[in-house]
Amino acid sequence: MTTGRDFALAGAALFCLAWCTVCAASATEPRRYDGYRVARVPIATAADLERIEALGGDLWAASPATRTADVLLAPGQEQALTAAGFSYTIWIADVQALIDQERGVGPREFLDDYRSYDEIVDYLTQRAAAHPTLATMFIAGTTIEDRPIWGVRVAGPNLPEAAPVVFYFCTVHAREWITTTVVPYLVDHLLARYGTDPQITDLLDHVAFVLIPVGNPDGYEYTRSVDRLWRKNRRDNGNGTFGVDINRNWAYQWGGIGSSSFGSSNTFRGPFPFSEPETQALRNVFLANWQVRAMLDIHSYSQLILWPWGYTPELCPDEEVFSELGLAMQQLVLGVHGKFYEAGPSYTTIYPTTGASKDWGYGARGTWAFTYELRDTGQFGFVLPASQIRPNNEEILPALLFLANSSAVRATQFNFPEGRPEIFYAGQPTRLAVAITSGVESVFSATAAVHYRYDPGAPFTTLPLTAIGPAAFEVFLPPTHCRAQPEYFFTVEAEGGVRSAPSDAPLSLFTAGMLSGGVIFAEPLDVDPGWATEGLWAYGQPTGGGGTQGSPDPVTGYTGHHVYGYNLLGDYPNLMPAPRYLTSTPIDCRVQWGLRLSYWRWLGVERRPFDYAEVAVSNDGLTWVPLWQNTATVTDNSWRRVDYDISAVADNQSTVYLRWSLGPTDAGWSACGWNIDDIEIYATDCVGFDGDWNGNGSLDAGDFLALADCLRGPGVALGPDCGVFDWFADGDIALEDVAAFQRAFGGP
Ligand code: 0X9
Ligand code: ZN
Repeated sequence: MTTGRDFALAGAALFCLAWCTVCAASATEPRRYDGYRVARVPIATAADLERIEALGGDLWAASPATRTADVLLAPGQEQALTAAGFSYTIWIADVQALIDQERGVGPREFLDDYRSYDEIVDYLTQRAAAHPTLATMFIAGTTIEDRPIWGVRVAGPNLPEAAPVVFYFCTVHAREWITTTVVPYLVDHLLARYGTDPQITDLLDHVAFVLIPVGNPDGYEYTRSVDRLWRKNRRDNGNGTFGVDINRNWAYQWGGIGSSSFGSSNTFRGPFPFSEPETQALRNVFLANWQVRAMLDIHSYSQLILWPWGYTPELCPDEEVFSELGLAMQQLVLGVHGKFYEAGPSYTTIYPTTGASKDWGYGARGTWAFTYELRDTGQFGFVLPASQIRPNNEEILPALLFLANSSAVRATQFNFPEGRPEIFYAGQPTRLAVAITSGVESVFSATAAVHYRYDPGAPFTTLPLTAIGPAAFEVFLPPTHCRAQPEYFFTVEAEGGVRSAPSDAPLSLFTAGMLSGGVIFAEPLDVDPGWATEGLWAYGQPTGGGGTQGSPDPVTGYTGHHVYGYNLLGDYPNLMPAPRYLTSTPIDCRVQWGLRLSYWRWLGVERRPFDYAEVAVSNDGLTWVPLWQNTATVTDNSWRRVDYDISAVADNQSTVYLRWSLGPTDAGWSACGWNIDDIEIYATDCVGFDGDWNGNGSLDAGDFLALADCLRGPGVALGPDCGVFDWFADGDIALEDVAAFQRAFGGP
């Protein structure tokens, strides 16, 4: 595809312009820009940019917001502009004068002047050598003129290989000198502050900076020695023209609008995507660092924060994220020296481009991708005086750090949509729900697991998580006892290695407290549980019958319709010869303590020794311990809740039975008998019996260790679980308490 920019060559030839790229400048004498001016041209649409370029003008900048373009005009070129129907105001009256004044005067700090490529690399190499645990120099590739494309990686010393990476690169366009100063400034800042500034330390402990100070060193050196306003690389295009625009040479939507197929054009896209070693080198940084979460291509000028797309005015799928980040960065920049950076999608905020870096970074790699255009807004343009280097870098620094910090957050994440349980209930499984969302790396969901232990010294047990939805998982940790100390963490394997929550697990772990199991058995009698019945015991709906003495039966359950009752149709009979039993199936009460039984009752029975009613509990189905007997006549005429301590029989037992009985009965007086509903057993305590301090149901060495842990002597605050050992309740745990403990063990 060709665009209006393809006419640049024709335009240049037509107006016989001295500055065009066809004409090679002398290698010894720097090219001069005497008589050159920069005009600000009102434009109607982006198509006007192509018309201006077709006239041979070097487009320096464009602003859809103000509908203007900045154009470098050779002496005499202004008439061509006017003839084409454009008006303009002169913005920079003497380009050569700016070039002459650009460099700093007098001795200056390294970071306060423009430096050669070698000086920049030497500076970074020395800074890296001074901080070998934080900074490493690397070579990303080699230019056409055989210069190494140097980069530096800055990261905390213990940052895992798989940690998120941000990739910032500068000076892809040779003349954008201000951008050569960014990486030295940033690296200096990071290295000087790691270990003292908590924010920088934390940042570098979570994200690595991969930085390329000059992406186009051939072009940059060319601007220093030959042509201050050179933009592209130094490719010999073979047809008398030089240079490919590295920012039109990327492989995403390459070859379309906003790029040129002519070697003479400042936006020459090259013969094919990634044809240039500089573009390849930048791409290779992505390929070598799959963890790149954000890329930032730093240019000048115009004060812009740009995000995808460049190739289409359509908003990219992540517009919401990009604008959130972009506007946040805009505010950060503004806050330092009050400079306003326009922020928006590239196509509509500057102009259409294809084959530019960030469309590839975002479109092909899925990273966050931004382009900055640094100072200024046209007063000096590319020829920004050295006095502005420091304020420029001061004001973009917080945005550079912000983007890195935001990128760290974008790593594979574990979330707890239902919260993490603060307590586990003894004897009951604990459900953990977790959402695992990937950043830009793939996550292998089948490897998601929880690792738990109930005793701080024990090895971890691993359980796989069960997928219950997209990115949603659950797992049930098995029941444990009341003195357990649950600790757990999650892992999942991802493209870049194992991710965990907490992120530094198992150094950090999630913990939970233990509570007694609460209600460990509930029988609402809404469905027939099939318990053993004798005589007239039955499961069903009571009928309101009976009531010879006291009150008749109810007509429904306490909750729901159904109950267990002795004679659902009315009173119990006289002259029952023996007790008739309702006996529950066995109930598992292991690792539960302080157990109580509650149920709702509607009972009518004459007092002993005329008629007999009883509720009893057993832990073997053979030996029964009565909980209640009818020492007085009972005439319930409404449902009432009763509640009994069954701990002596039921605590920590595997087969607990409940039994209700009626009978024998005498010859006179009968009543409605039992109606029973909503039976519950619940735990109220952790420690089952003296000495079983860890509550595992037996006296063993673990109990002694738990006590030893708490043995701190007078004047030291009790540990969280230690109160139980303070036998003498004197606020400290001392040898006298141990002696009591030994007695509990049956010792002296
Ligand atoms: O035209 C460019 O390459 C950039 N402007 S500059 O004046 N520095 O040349 C803008 C590039 C827009 N960004 C991307 N589409 N990546
Ligand atoms: Zn640029």
